[in-house]
Amino acid sequence: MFLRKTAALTACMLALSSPVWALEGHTYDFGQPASAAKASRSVEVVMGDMSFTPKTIDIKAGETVRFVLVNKGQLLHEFNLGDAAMHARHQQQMLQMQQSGMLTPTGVKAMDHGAMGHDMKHDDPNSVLVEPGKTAELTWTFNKATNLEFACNIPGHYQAGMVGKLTVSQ
Ligand SMILES: [Cu+2]
Repeated sequence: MFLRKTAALTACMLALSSPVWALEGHTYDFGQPASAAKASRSVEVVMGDMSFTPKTIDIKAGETVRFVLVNKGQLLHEFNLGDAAMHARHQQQMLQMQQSGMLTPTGVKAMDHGAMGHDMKHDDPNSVLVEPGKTAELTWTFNKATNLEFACNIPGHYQAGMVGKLTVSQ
């Protein structure tokens, strides 16, 4: 357990210092992505400008849930599954994306980092970005009881209230 946590932390620190956010083999101790066909139920989450509806979601350990994310706001928003510490780290990455010009108020631009030859991408499996007026999906299998948050980590949004409680019970 300790070793796994250390490895995950190291991977995230590497991600912070590198233009390539999505490292191969990034795993999550609370579950993994799944195909929509495997889902036992769907939960619709409406994104507004600085809000999620509903604000709390309850799940049973072992469930595979298909989240349907409807952005009714005027801005780009994110739906990201994790704990508070993961969201704090992801907010730093999103800030770098914003500062590089890749993240605009309404969308994401794929950017090539010239000499580095790296494509900066936002494609963490526990996260999806939803443009204004669009709908996106994320399906996840939750494998253990834990307290998580679903959050938008676009700079300033989490602090403005774009975070909800996701409780996985036994
Ligand atoms: Cu947002």
